[in-house]
Amino acid sequence: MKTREPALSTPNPVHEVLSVANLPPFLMEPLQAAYTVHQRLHETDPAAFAQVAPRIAAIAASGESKVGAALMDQLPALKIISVMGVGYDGIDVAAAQARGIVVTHTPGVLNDDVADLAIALMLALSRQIARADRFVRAGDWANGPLRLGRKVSGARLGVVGMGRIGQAIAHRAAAFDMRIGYTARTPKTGLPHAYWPTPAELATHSDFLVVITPGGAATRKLIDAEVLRALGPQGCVINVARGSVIDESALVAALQAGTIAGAALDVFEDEPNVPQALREMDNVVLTPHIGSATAQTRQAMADLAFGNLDAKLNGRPLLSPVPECQ
Ligand code: 8YV
Repeated sequence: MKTREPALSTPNPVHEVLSVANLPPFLMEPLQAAYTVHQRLHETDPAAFAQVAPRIAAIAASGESKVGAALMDQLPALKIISVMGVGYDGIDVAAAQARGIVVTHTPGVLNDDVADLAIALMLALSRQIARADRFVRAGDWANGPLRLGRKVSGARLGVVGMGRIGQAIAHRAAAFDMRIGYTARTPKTGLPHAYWPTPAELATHSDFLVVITPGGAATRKLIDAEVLRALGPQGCVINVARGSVIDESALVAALQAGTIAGAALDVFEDEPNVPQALREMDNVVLTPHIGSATAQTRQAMADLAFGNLDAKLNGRPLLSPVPECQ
């Protein structure tokens, strides 16, 4: 008797997924509906993980996840690492490529949110929004006014990294009549803004230095003591990129010494640990890596992350591979 062909919707047994992050329910639910998902099994139960490892065809990760060659080597059926995030500096892309594994990310859909947050942090720092809120709540208003803030409109903005999000930040800053300069590996054609070849030169010509360059080895500690000195005692730094891009010890020292005026930081070297020195400073605004953290944008990122993973496992073209895998 002829055996029946499996129905098209029958799940393929090698379509098992390892989640290496605490993914939101709106990504986990579609993944679990389509695949068997092992949540951080490699960390929680290595023996059980060894059993399922040969069947894992995909890794679902976040922008902060770290996936190195050692993990890839345990997953002979691995085809794709799908990152829910634009940054993929924690993924060893060269190791993935060497093993024929594609890496995808979620560019584009978060530009608005990250740019909005960069502007919000710049305003929060210069107009003292967090400090003013604490001042009113503490009942200090009755004792006199809050000290004066710093004007943003018309000031000089330096953008470190003029990619998609950098351009979205510049677009918003133009509405504040800011004078915009930037640094990047090479000048971008068609942009009206002043180009400076190095962060130090840009900092010399900036009141607010916004960092929005990719993380990873190429930009590690790009913003160092020299750049902070160039920014000067009236200058402020805003980081919505990766903590690794700023030398955090040099930043703390510069803030303590008054080498720069203030900092607004959404990202840190060792998240979620934020140096006590920064937490104690009054000229610093701190947020917990919320650049893309709106319901609308996270949903769009989840849809794209699922779409990439599902496309790869079902033989359809990828939606957004990282540049190295295009
Ligand atoms: C998120 C991010 O923190 O996109 C990135 O690179 O850092 C963020 O948007 C995270 O990846 C959400 O999963």
